[in-house]
Amino acid sequence: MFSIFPTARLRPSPFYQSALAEGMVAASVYNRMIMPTSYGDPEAEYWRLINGVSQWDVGVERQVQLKGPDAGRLAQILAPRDLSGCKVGQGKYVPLCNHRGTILNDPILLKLADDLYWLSIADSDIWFWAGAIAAERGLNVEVSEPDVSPMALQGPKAEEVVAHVLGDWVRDLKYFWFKETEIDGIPIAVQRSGWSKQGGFEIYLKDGSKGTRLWNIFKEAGQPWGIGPGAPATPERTESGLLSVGGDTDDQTNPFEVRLGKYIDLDVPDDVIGIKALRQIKAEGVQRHQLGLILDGETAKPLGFQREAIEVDGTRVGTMTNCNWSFRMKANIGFALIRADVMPDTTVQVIRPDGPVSARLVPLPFL
Ligand code: THG
Repeated sequence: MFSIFPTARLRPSPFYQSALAEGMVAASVYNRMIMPTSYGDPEAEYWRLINGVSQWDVGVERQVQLKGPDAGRLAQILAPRDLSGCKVGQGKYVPLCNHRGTILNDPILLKLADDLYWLSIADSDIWFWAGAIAAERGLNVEVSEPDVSPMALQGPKAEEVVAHVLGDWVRDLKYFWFKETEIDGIPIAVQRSGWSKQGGFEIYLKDGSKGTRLWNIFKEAGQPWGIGPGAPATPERTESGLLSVGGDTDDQTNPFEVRLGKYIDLDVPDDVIGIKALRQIKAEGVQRHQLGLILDGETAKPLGFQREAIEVDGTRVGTMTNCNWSFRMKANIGFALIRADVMPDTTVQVIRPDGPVSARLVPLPFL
C-alpha cells in the first residue's frame, strides 16, 4: 500500500486530520503541502458538487501577506492588473508574471486594509519572489506567510450551509468579496469564491490549531443538505474551463494564450513586472491559444503525469494539458494548448499512451 512519508518539509493543512477521518484515499502535493484529491467515490463527489454541497480541504492555497505602508505599491508592482479601484473587503483574480510576461501564479488578491493584502496563491513560491522584489525596489513592506488556511464549501447548497452557520448577511457577499469574522471564537474570513463554477464560499481559518473544530462546525451544519467531502481536482473544473497554473501552463505561457487577457491592464505603470513584455506580446499576437478537446472513446482515460502531443495530419501542433471523464458530457474532455492558427471544429489526433485518439476542438468552457 502507498502512503505519504511524513517529513517537516511536507506540511499538513489544519484540516488534514479531518480529511483522514472523512476517508481520504488520494492526495497531491501543492505548495509543499498535502492536498486531498479523492475520498474514494469520484462520481458521488462530482454529483454532490453539482447538486448539493461539497467540503474541501484547500489549506494548500497559502497566503502571501504584504503588510506595511508600501503593501499596495508592492501588490501593484507584482500584478499587471489595475488595482487602483480595489476596495477593502474586495478580492480580485490577478495573474502574476515574470519580466518576460510568463505566468508565475494566478492568485486571488484580498485587500484586508490599506496596508494589508493577501495573495491567495496557486502552486509556486511567490513568497520568495515577492520578498525579493520588495527588497530590490526598496519598499517598506513585510512579506510573510501567515497562519491562514482556506476551506471551501462549493455547490448550489453551499450558501444555505454558510448562512446557517454565519448568518444571512453572507448571501449579500458579491463574487470575491469577503468579510473577517469569527465563529465559536475561531477567527476566520469568509469569501464568495472557490475553484468551481457551482457557486460557494471559502472560509479562511486564521488559527491553524482550530482546523478540526472549524471543519466539524460546517460538516454538522451541512447535514440537512447532504454535505460531504470533495476535492478541487474534479472534472467539474475542466467542464467549467478553470485554469490550473503549472498544469495547463508551461515555462513559456503568457496570460493571453490561456484566456486570462481580460485580467491584464496594459496601461498600468511601467514599473509593473512584465508589463512591457505583455504589451509587446499583445501587439505581436499570440503563437498559441487554449481550446477544449472532446475525445472519442466511452471509458474514462484521465491524463497521467505527462502532457500528450496533439497532431494534425501527422504534424505536432500542441499538447493536451489535462483530461478528465465528464459525467455530464459522457466523454473524456481536456484542454489543448495549441498553435493559434488551429481553430475550433478541427479534428485532431491526441497521441495517448495506448495510441492515437481522435478529438474535436471546441471553445472553452465546455459547459
Ligand atoms: N481559492 C483561493 N485561492 C486560490 C484558488 C482558489 N488561488 C489559486 C487558484 N485557486 C486561483 N485560480 C482561480 C481561477 C479562477 C477563479 C478562481 C480561482 C475564478 N474565476 C472566475 C471565472 O473564471 O469565471 C471569475 C473570475 C473573475 O472574473 O474575476 O473564480 O480556488 N482562495
